[in-house]
Amino acid sequence: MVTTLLNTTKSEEIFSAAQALMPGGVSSPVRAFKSVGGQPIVFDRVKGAYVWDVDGNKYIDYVGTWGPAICGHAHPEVLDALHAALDKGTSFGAPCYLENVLAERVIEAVPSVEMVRFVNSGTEACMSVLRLMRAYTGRDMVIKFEGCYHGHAGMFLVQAGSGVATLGLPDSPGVPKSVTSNTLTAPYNDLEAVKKLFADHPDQISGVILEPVVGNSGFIPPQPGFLEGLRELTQSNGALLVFDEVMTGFRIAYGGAQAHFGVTPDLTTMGKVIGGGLPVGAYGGRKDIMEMVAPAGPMYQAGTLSGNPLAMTAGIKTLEILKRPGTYEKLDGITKKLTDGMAKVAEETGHTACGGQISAMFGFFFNPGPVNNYTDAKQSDLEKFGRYHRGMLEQGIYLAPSQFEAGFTSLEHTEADIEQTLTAAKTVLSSL
Ligand code: HOZ
Repeated sequence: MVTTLLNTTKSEEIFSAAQALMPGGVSSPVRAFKSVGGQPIVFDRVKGAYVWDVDGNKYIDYVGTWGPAICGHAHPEVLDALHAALDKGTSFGAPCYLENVLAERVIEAVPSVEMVRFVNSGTEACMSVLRLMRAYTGRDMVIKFEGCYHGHAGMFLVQAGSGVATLGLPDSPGVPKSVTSNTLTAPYNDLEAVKKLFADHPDQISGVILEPVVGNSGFIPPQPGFLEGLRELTQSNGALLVFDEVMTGFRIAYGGAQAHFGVTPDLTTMGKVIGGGLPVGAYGGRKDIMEMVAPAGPMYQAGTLSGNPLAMTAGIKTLEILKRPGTYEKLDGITKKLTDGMAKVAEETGHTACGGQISAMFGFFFNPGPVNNYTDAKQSDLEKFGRYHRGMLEQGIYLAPSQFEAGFTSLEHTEADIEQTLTAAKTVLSSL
């Protein structure tokens, strides 16, 4: 094992105390390092591509607060905009011009979105969109894919990815069977399985929801023809196609995965990047469907803090930065350098691995590949990933603490950061 000089004494003290205060010592299970061993480091501050822990250790960060930090943490322009917005108050609970501005930017960028409703998280966006799918079609069933994660609402906690996969949990207690009885699942990238579900449940399926590029079972891109096939199948069965772009929205392209792949769903959920680091979510899509949402229509959904001026401000400024020329070329170049380099390092050190990237989203499995779905992802060497994760942490590289999560880069990651990361990976993999 790689020897370390890393001192994490304060992190350990704080996290130990946290155990008695919060379940598992955390506010969200994915942070707990349960599957990689050891204790999580406790953050003190973040800036650009870096995070610092409470013991003063600095790390190159590839988690980016689980996706929002695409411009880099604490971007000065976002902070300036927030400081100015703060003086006008933190929450209005009333219409605010900033909602119009962010809505216009989202509508202009995302091909499927003609109208949008802002909420406070990706979970909220997905649970609301399912209600809308059901309201619009008058059908109760929904198809989701094994290993995809659409937040923690009960009807999606079936074969879910992210923390559910990381912790190896069965479908959650506390979710009555009646809540999940209308949730059908298929393996990702398997059009035949989806066809069969439609054939077995004629006129009962409201639609198909998926991550157009999976990030919640690790990074798994769609096979050529998969998204197009789903578009055709949903249309021919009178059902809706919904892209959960909470992770991919404004990350793999300014217009999200739907712009990248040229497949337009009926509805889209978003979060993470569009809040620029503040709590936000959104769902949007075709006007005739969105007009069913109250008060324009009868489908009820509401929120005290929805569209609050701080989240809108951070989102507007983040999208403004992302829209500048060359942004996505830069993100793609830096991320490709990382994943190409990782493939080379794995080969040189004799480890079987596979991975890939699209723009600023990437993944790396200890698995011969190809990884096309959650079953494939589960064949990865999870024990080795745990040792690799710990080794990288000790070398000053902060990776998502699970083989079943994607990695994220930002505009602030430099060539030097990537080289430092690859040197660290070589040191760690040589020792495993
Ligand atoms: N959706 C994030 C990545 N899987 C994790 C956020 C969380 O559950 O804390």
